[in-house]
Amino acid sequence: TTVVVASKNAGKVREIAVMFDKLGVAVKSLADFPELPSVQETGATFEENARLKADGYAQALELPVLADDSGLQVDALDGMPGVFSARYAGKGHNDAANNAKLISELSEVPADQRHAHFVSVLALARPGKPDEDLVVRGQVDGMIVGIPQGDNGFGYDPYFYLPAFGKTMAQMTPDEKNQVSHRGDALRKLEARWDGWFKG
Ligand code: ITT
Repeated sequence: TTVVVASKNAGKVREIAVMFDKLGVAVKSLADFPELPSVQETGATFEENARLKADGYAQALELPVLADDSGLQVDALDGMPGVFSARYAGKGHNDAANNAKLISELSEVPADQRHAHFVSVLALARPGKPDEDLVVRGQVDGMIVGIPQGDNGFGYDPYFYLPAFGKTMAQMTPDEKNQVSHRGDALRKLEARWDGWFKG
């Protein structure tokens, strides 16, 4: 069995590959198909975008494809940046610029009112059968801090603080992050339904 993890985000691919390793599933990434045109993320929800990517690439590659659409939702910002998380500071994905924009948008919001969550929606698709996609959603709650801490992970991780653990997502080891993260949560839900989907 081979599944193509259809993501250009190296941080995501790394986290997803760990689970497929455990399942004994071979993983390819978009780096293995450099000629492939990008699927546009025109959806209004994580679910729509995850399915657009999974269905689009499964069709083009004629292989099973897993896509992740994810992002940060901040309560005090009415759920922004949400599906715009990768391009919050403008076109062209730039973590440093996105983080700077997040902190500037929150400058007037007191520390105890900076509740946020990360969401990850995973969609698994087979060529030619878009109505049979397996779609799962994972979430983790935290607070946005003004001073970044930690060097692990990617994206907004240094600013995403988990009160129950007393550290940011970027201060966790890959293993710890996987145990608490939105993506880990979604991957466990996917794992639970994997056999049925693959044989079905
Ligand atoms: P692909 O579409 O190619 O998978 P992308 O990075 O553009 O890559 P998204 O559109 O789903 O993916 O945007 C997700 C963004 O949300 C990502 O770029 C980060 O800024 C943020 N994000 C998602 N998961 C995260 C995590 O575990 N830690 C930190 N930031 C995360």
